[in-house]
Amino acid sequence: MRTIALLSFVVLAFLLSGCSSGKKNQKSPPNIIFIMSDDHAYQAISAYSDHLIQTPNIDRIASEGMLFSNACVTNSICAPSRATILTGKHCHLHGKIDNHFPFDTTQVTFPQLFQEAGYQTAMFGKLHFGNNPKGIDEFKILPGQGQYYNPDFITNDGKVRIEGYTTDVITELTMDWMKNRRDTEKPFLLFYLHKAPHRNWLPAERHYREYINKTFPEPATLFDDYSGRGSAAKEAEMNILVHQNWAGDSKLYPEVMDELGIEPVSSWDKGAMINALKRFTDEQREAWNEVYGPMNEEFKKIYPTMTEKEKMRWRYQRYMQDYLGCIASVDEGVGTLLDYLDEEGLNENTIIVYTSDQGFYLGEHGWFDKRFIYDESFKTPLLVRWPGVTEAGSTSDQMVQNLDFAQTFLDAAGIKAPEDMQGESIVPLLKGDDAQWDRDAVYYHYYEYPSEHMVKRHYGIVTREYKLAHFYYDVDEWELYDRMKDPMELKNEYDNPGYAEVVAELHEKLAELRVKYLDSEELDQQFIDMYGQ
Ligand code: SGN
Ligand code: CA
Repeated sequence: MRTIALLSFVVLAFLLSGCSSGKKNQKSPPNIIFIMSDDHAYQAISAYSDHLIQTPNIDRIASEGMLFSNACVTNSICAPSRATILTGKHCHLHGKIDNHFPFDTTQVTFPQLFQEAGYQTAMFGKLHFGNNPKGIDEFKILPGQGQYYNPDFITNDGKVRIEGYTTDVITELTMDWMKNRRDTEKPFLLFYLHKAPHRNWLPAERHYREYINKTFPEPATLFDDYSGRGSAAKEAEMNILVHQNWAGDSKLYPEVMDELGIEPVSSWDKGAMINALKRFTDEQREAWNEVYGPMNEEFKKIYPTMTEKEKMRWRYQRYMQDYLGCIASVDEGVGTLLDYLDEEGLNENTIIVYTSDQGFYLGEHGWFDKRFIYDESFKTPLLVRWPGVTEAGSTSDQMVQNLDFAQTFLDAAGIKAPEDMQGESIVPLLKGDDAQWDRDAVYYHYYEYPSEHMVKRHYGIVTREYKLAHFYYDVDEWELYDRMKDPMELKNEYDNPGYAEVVAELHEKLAELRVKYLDSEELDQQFIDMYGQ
């Protein structure tokens, strides 16, 4: 009798173990880590191009997963992009058409659906879309743009100020949650959101010296005169020489500006620097002065004889030194997280996404900032690792958008996406299956005008070959770029008779896209009427 009982126990145990390994094969829902930095240009990720900086940790996501070479946004500016990511909708539907318009808080955001489905959800860093996140169990987010040094955070229960360098602090908060507060029995959705490398580009102390001594290659269009394009490019206030703050951006001391007779570029030029340094501790300020003091002294010597071209070159180098210095810390933070996933064996069932809220100009066309439908701001980095699903070292040149993230994550987690989301899941692409992906054009719409940087309102259509954009509000101008022949987008071909057929076809397609995505002239006018109210 005893033998039989023992035997049946062994059989049961065997069956159970068989069952549980069967379960393993079915796989539990994947964890998702969404890493997004602010204004991180793809030109500054070595997986895309290594002419400016090495980002070995971010690159790992691509070498162990997929790199998207044609990922783009629907509206190249911070809060609208974030609201689009969260809702899976174009800006005219979620309401956050620019950094100032209110988000329609009745909209469903995808973390809510994850929370309802039993995921644990957490968010650390810069959210910046005007509201606290919904559907997040635990969050610590920067108020608005946040600060680079000793930042304040809004949390589920009040505000805290944390001493340190923002990028490192955000990494520490994320790691602390991963290591100490996460329920290891549940799948998770984690947002790890960097402020860096947003303006005014303050690197971590440990990177000051290395980056301030570097010289970076200049882009071919640094001295662009904007001929060949319409009034929007000419009137935009994004030129490094003309529109960057001397103190706030190039990090001249206000007294050095006075001594050299340099006029502030904006009303907040000196204030941006003074206010940033006010937040520093004495030690932090000392470390800053040790490196930025000699740079100011050196500039005093060379400034009086500098030509305008030399000033542009100097300002471009200053810009790159600080911008890329900020990215060095982001890359280190990503490395810390990836190493931890390795150590804990969490790799297997975790999707990691690295992206930015939009692209950015690193001196192309003489510019900084973003906003335009032109490539450097329209495109955004996107690297995805999904072990066992996505082939390591693969690339996709499909035109995917930030609009697609919500549906992609829901699809990966097996959660039903609401019918009114407007993107498409890129899970098939991640599986290496392009067969059903039939998108051949994307829609873009930028609204924030008149405003900082003065980039005119425009909407447009982008295909692999062409870009057609309509600038409106105080102008009525169309631009067409031949992306194959003119990748730097220097010549508007709209009035070239040789492109008449292309123009007609794109007009038709653009009208179709406006209908498909429920955008219209009535809405354009409505947003104009509401602007500034
Ligand atoms: C700040 C910056 C701008 C930037 C906007 C929007 N000026 O106002 O250069 O375009 O943010 O950026 S600053 O002198 O205050 O830094 S966004 O990423 O939030 O859209
Ligand atoms: Ca941004």
